[in-house]
Amino acid sequence: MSLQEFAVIPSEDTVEKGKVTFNVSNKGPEDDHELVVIKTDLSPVDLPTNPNGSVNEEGQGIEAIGEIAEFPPGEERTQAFDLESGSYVLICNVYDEAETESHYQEGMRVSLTVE
Ligand SMILES: [Cu+2]
Repeated sequence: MSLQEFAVIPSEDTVEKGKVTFNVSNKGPEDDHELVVIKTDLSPVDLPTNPNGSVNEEGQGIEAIGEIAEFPPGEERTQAFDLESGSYVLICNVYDEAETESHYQEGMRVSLTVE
């Protein structure tokens, strides 16, 4: 899957439960991105947010399962997460102070179903 300004693009939108390995590339072109795995029944656009627009990972109705920390354009990261069946949202929750820009609000959010 890939991260870019501004989208999270999964290779598959449904995966099998258990150990799920994410191979993530940051296609930039300019920004560092991260991948946060959130278990939730909320729509990707309806996650609880902080005043600056980023997602409140401690907020109501969501459970942050884990994340691949911010990494630069042109690089890749691989990490596995143990996921049970359910609905998930994958986001980049970077907030760029200099540009007062929330990557989540710009569109870096997508659903994932685990069966
Ligand atoms: Cu981002």
